[in-house]
Amino acid sequence: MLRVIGSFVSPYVRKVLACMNLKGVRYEVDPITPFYGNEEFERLSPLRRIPVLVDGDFHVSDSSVICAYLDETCPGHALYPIDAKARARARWFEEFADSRLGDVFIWGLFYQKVVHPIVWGEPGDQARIDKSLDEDIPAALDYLERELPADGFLFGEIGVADISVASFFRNGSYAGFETDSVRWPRTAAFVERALAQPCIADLLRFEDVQRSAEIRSRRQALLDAGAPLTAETLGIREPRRGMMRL
Ligand SMILES: N[C@@H](CCC(=O)N[C@@H](CS)C(=O)NCC(=O)O)C(=O)O
Repeated sequence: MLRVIGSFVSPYVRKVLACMNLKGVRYEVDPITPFYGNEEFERLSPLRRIPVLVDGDFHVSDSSVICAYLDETCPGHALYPIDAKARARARWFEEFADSRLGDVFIWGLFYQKVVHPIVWGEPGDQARIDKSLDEDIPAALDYLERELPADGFLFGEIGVADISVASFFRNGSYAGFETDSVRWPRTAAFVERALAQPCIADLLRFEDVQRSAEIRSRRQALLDAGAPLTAETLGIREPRRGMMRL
Protein backbone atom coordinates (compact mmCIF):
# COMPACT_ATOMS: atom_id res chain seq x y z
CA MET A 1 0.00 0.00 0.00
CA LEU A 2 1.41 3.40 -0.98
CA ARG A 3 1.36 6.14 1.66
CA VAL A 4 1.07 9.85 0.95
CA ILE A 5 1.97 12.28 3.70
CA GLY A 6 0.17 15.59 3.29
CA SER A 7 -3.00 17.60 3.63
CA PHE A 8 -5.93 17.02 1.23
CA VAL A 9 -6.14 20.80 0.78
CA SER A 10 -2.57 21.23 -0.53
CA PRO A 11 -2.50 21.75 -4.33
CA TYR A 12 0.63 19.58 -4.55
CA VAL A 13 -0.94 16.76 -2.55
CA ARG A 14 -4.18 17.03 -4.56
CA LYS A 15 -2.12 16.67 -7.74
CA VAL A 16 -0.49 13.45 -6.48
CA LEU A 17 -3.77 11.96 -5.20
CA ALA A 18 -5.57 12.81 -8.46
CA CYS A 19 -2.79 11.08 -10.43
CA MET A 20 -3.07 8.03 -8.16
CA ASN A 21 -6.84 8.03 -8.70
CA LEU A 22 -6.27 8.19 -12.48
CA LYS A 23 -3.93 5.23 -12.22
CA GLY A 24 -6.36 3.37 -9.98
CA VAL A 25 -3.69 2.64 -7.36
CA ARG A 26 -4.65 2.21 -3.69
CA TYR A 27 -3.14 4.55 -1.14
CA GLU A 28 -3.41 5.77 2.42
CA VAL A 29 -2.95 9.39 3.52
CA ASP A 30 -1.38 10.79 6.67
CA PRO A 31 -3.22 14.13 6.42
CA ILE A 32 -0.76 16.37 8.22
CA THR A 33 -1.08 20.11 7.79
CA PRO A 34 2.10 21.91 6.60
CA PHE A 35 4.27 23.00 9.55
CA TYR A 36 2.84 20.22 11.80
CA GLY A 37 5.32 17.40 11.02
CA ASN A 38 7.40 15.60 13.69
CA GLU A 39 11.09 14.51 13.54
CA GLU A 40 10.27 11.46 11.46
CA PHE A 41 8.45 13.70 8.99
CA GLU A 42 11.57 15.88 8.77
CA ARG A 43 13.70 12.80 8.10
CA LEU A 44 11.38 11.84 5.22
CA SER A 45 10.96 15.42 3.94
CA PRO A 46 14.21 17.42 4.43
CA LEU A 47 12.52 20.70 3.41
CA ARG A 48 9.56 19.93 5.75
CA ARG A 49 7.21 20.10 2.78
CA ILE A 50 4.30 17.99 1.66
CA PRO A 51 3.66 15.74 -0.22
CA VAL A 52 5.92 12.80 0.58
CA LEU A 53 5.37 9.39 -1.01
CA VAL A 54 6.30 6.29 1.01
CA ASP A 55 6.46 2.98 -0.87
CA GLY A 56 7.68 0.31 1.56
CA ASP A 57 11.20 1.30 2.63
CA PHE A 58 11.44 3.85 -0.21
CA HIS A 59 10.37 7.46 0.20
CA VAL A 60 10.59 10.58 -1.95
CA SER A 61 9.44 14.20 -1.80
CA ASP A 62 8.17 16.69 -4.38
CA SER A 63 4.93 16.25 -6.33
CA SER A 64 6.63 16.24 -9.75
CA VAL A 65 9.18 13.63 -8.69
CA ILE A 66 6.38 11.55 -7.17
CA CYS A 67 4.16 11.75 -10.27
CA ALA A 68 7.04 10.74 -12.56
CA TYR A 69 7.78 7.79 -10.22
CA LEU A 70 4.11 6.76 -10.29
CA ASP A 71 4.02 6.90 -14.08
CA GLU A 72 7.14 4.73 -14.30
CA THR A 73 6.02 2.15 -11.75
CA CYS A 74 2.23 1.91 -12.08
CA PRO A 75 0.42 0.61 -15.16
CA GLY A 76 -2.79 2.19 -16.44
CA HIS A 77 -3.61 5.75 -17.50
CA ALA A 78 -0.44 7.51 -18.74
CA LEU A 79 0.26 10.72 -16.82
CA TYR A 80 2.65 12.17 -19.42
CA PRO A 81 2.42 12.04 -23.24
CA ILE A 82 4.74 9.62 -25.09
CA ASP A 83 6.04 11.99 -27.79
CA ALA A 84 9.23 13.71 -26.58
CA LYS A 85 8.16 17.25 -27.48
CA ALA A 86 4.68 16.86 -26.02
CA ARG A 87 6.24 15.28 -22.93
CA ALA A 88 8.60 18.23 -22.55
CA ARG A 89 5.68 20.65 -22.85
CA ALA A 90 3.69 18.67 -20.29
CA ARG A 91 6.63 18.98 -17.89
CA TRP A 92 6.80 22.69 -18.61
CA PHE A 93 3.12 23.22 -17.72
CA GLU A 94 3.63 21.15 -14.59
CA GLU A 95 6.60 23.35 -13.69
CA PHE A 96 4.75 26.57 -14.53
CA ALA A 97 1.90 25.47 -12.28
CA ASP A 98 4.04 24.31 -9.37
CA SER A 99 6.36 27.32 -9.43
CA ARG A 100 4.42 30.29 -10.76
CA LEU A 101 0.83 29.37 -9.91
CA GLY A 102 2.22 28.20 -6.58
CA ASP A 103 3.78 31.61 -5.98
CA VAL A 104 0.75 33.65 -6.98
CA PHE A 105 -2.12 31.48 -5.72
CA ILE A 106 -0.58 29.78 -2.71
CA TRP A 107 2.13 32.03 -1.26
CA GLY A 108 0.58 35.28 -2.53
CA LEU A 109 -3.05 34.55 -1.69
CA PHE A 110 -4.15 31.27 -0.05
CA TYR A 111 -1.30 31.21 2.46
CA GLN A 112 -1.79 34.88 3.35
CA LYS A 113 -5.58 34.77 3.62
CA VAL A 114 -6.29 31.25 4.89
CA VAL A 115 -3.22 29.43 6.23
CA HIS A 116 -1.36 32.24 7.98
CA PRO A 117 -4.22 33.28 10.29
CA ILE A 118 -5.05 29.66 11.18
CA VAL A 119 -1.51 28.35 11.70
CA TRP A 120 0.26 31.41 13.15
CA GLY A 121 -2.75 33.15 14.66
CA GLU A 122 -2.12 36.50 12.96
CA PRO A 123 -3.23 38.08 9.65
CA GLY A 124 -1.23 37.54 6.45
CA ASP A 125 0.46 40.23 4.36
CA GLN A 126 -2.26 42.45 2.84
CA ALA A 127 0.14 44.21 0.44
CA ARG A 128 1.13 40.82 -0.96
CA ILE A 129 -2.53 39.80 -1.34
CA ASP A 130 -3.27 43.02 -3.23
CA LYS A 131 -0.31 42.60 -5.55
CA SER A 132 -1.30 38.99 -6.26
CA LEU A 133 -4.86 39.97 -7.17
CA ASP A 134 -3.97 43.13 -9.11
CA GLU A 135 -0.85 42.03 -10.99
CA ASP A 136 0.54 38.55 -10.51
CA ILE A 137 -2.55 36.37 -10.93
CA PRO A 138 -3.82 38.33 -13.98
CA ALA A 139 -0.38 38.01 -15.67
CA ALA A 140 -0.33 34.24 -15.06
CA LEU A 141 -3.87 33.90 -16.38
CA ASP A 142 -3.06 35.99 -19.48
CA TYR A 143 -0.33 33.46 -20.26
CA LEU A 144 -2.58 30.44 -19.65
CA GLU A 145 -5.33 31.97 -21.78
CA ARG A 146 -2.96 31.91 -24.78
CA GLU A 147 -1.84 28.33 -24.15
CA LEU A 148 -4.81 26.29 -22.94
CA PRO A 149 -7.03 24.40 -25.42
CA ALA A 150 -10.60 25.54 -26.15
CA ASP A 151 -11.82 21.94 -25.68
CA GLY A 152 -10.53 18.84 -23.97
CA PHE A 153 -7.13 18.79 -22.29
CA LEU A 154 -3.58 19.85 -23.13
CA PHE A 155 -2.43 16.52 -24.60
CA GLY A 156 -5.58 14.53 -25.38
CA GLU A 157 -6.74 12.71 -22.27
CA ILE A 158 -6.33 14.39 -18.91
CA GLY A 159 -2.81 14.08 -17.50
CA VAL A 160 -0.47 15.54 -14.94
CA ALA A 161 -0.09 18.87 -16.78
CA ASP A 162 -3.86 19.54 -16.70
CA ILE A 163 -4.17 18.37 -13.10
CA SER A 164 -1.24 20.53 -11.96
CA VAL A 165 -2.68 23.69 -13.50
CA ALA A 166 -6.25 23.13 -12.33
CA SER A 167 -5.28 22.19 -8.78
CA PHE A 168 -4.06 25.71 -7.92
CA PHE A 169 -7.36 27.26 -8.95
CA ARG A 170 -9.18 25.28 -6.30
CA ASN A 171 -6.98 26.87 -3.62
CA GLY A 172 -7.55 30.21 -5.33
CA SER A 173 -11.28 29.73 -4.86
CA TYR A 174 -10.74 28.75 -1.20
CA ALA A 175 -9.15 32.18 -0.83
CA GLY A 176 -12.07 33.91 -2.58
CA PHE A 177 -10.66 34.14 -6.12
CA GLU A 178 -12.99 33.28 -9.02
CA THR A 179 -11.71 33.28 -12.61
CA ASP A 180 -13.46 35.97 -14.66
CA SER A 181 -14.93 33.99 -17.57
CA VAL A 182 -15.28 37.12 -19.72
CA ARG A 183 -11.62 38.12 -19.38
CA TRP A 184 -10.21 34.54 -19.38
CA PRO A 185 -12.89 32.33 -21.03
CA ARG A 186 -10.59 29.46 -22.04
CA THR A 187 -8.91 29.31 -18.68
CA ALA A 188 -12.19 29.41 -16.76
CA ALA A 189 -13.70 26.63 -18.92
CA PHE A 190 -10.54 24.51 -18.82
CA VAL A 191 -10.28 24.69 -15.04
CA GLU A 192 -13.96 23.83 -14.61
CA ARG A 193 -13.57 20.85 -16.98
CA ALA A 194 -10.47 19.55 -15.24
CA LEU A 195 -11.83 19.96 -11.69
CA ALA A 196 -15.00 18.09 -12.73
CA GLN A 197 -13.03 14.98 -13.70
CA PRO A 198 -13.69 12.18 -11.16
CA CYS A 199 -9.98 11.81 -10.31
CA ILE A 200 -10.06 15.31 -8.79
CA ALA A 201 -13.76 15.77 -8.04
CA ASP A 202 -13.79 12.66 -5.81
CA LEU A 203 -11.28 14.33 -3.48
CA LEU A 204 -13.50 17.34 -2.87
CA ARG A 205 -15.55 15.79 -0.05
CA PHE A 206 -12.40 15.15 1.99
CA GLU A 207 -11.23 18.71 1.34
CA ASP A 208 -14.57 20.02 2.57
CA VAL A 209 -14.34 17.95 5.74
CA GLN A 210 -10.79 19.03 6.36
CA ARG A 211 -11.49 22.72 5.76
CA SER A 212 -14.43 22.75 8.15
CA ALA A 213 -12.59 21.00 10.99
CA GLU A 214 -10.16 22.61 13.43
CA ILE A 215 -6.57 21.46 12.78
CA ARG A 216 -6.31 19.22 15.87
CA SER A 217 -9.60 17.44 15.15
CA ARG A 218 -9.16 17.06 11.39
CA ARG A 219 -7.86 13.54 11.55
CA GLN A 220 -10.93 12.24 13.34
CA ALA A 221 -13.30 14.22 11.08
CA LEU A 222 -11.65 12.69 8.00
CA LEU A 223 -11.84 9.18 9.47
CA ASP A 224 -15.53 9.71 10.18
CA ALA A 225 -15.99 10.75 6.52
CA GLY A 226 -14.37 7.51 5.31
CA ALA A 227 -11.07 8.99 4.10
CA PRO A 228 -8.33 6.37 3.55
CA LEU A 229 -6.04 7.37 6.43
CA THR A 230 -2.92 5.75 7.90
CA ALA A 231 -3.20 4.19 11.35
CA GLU A 232 -0.36 6.36 12.70
CA THR A 233 0.36 10.03 12.09
CA LEU A 234 3.58 12.04 11.85
CA GLY A 235 1.67 15.14 12.96
CA ILE A 236 2.41 17.19 16.07
CA ARG A 237 0.19 19.50 18.12
CA GLU A 238 2.05 22.80 17.66
CA PRO A 239 3.32 24.14 14.30
CA ARG A 240 7.02 24.54 13.48
CA ARG A 241 8.36 26.87 10.80
CA GLY A 242 9.28 25.29 7.47
CA MET A 243 12.45 25.96 5.51
CA MET A 244 11.33 28.43 2.90
CA ARG A 245 9.33 31.45 1.88
CA LEU A 246 8.26 32.62 5.30
N1 LIG B 1 7.82 21.66 -5.13
C1 LIG B 1 7.10 21.06 -4.05
C2 LIG B 1 6.31 22.13 -3.30
C3 LIG B 1 5.57 21.57 -2.09
C4 LIG B 1 5.09 22.66 -1.14
O1 LIG B 1 5.51 23.83 -1.21
N2 LIG B 1 4.19 22.27 -0.23
C5 LIG B 1 3.71 23.19 0.78
C6 LIG B 1 2.26 22.93 1.13
S1 LIG B 1 1.13 23.38 -0.14
C7 LIG B 1 4.50 23.00 2.08
O2 LIG B 1 4.68 21.88 2.52
N3 LIG B 1 4.97 24.11 2.67
C8 LIG B 1 5.66 24.10 3.93
C9 LIG B 1 6.93 24.94 3.87
O3 LIG B 1 7.29 25.44 2.78
O4 LIG B 1 7.56 25.06 4.91
C10 LIG B 1 6.17 19.97 -4.61
O5 LIG B 1 5.86 20.03 -5.81
O6 LIG B 1 5.82 19.03 -3.88
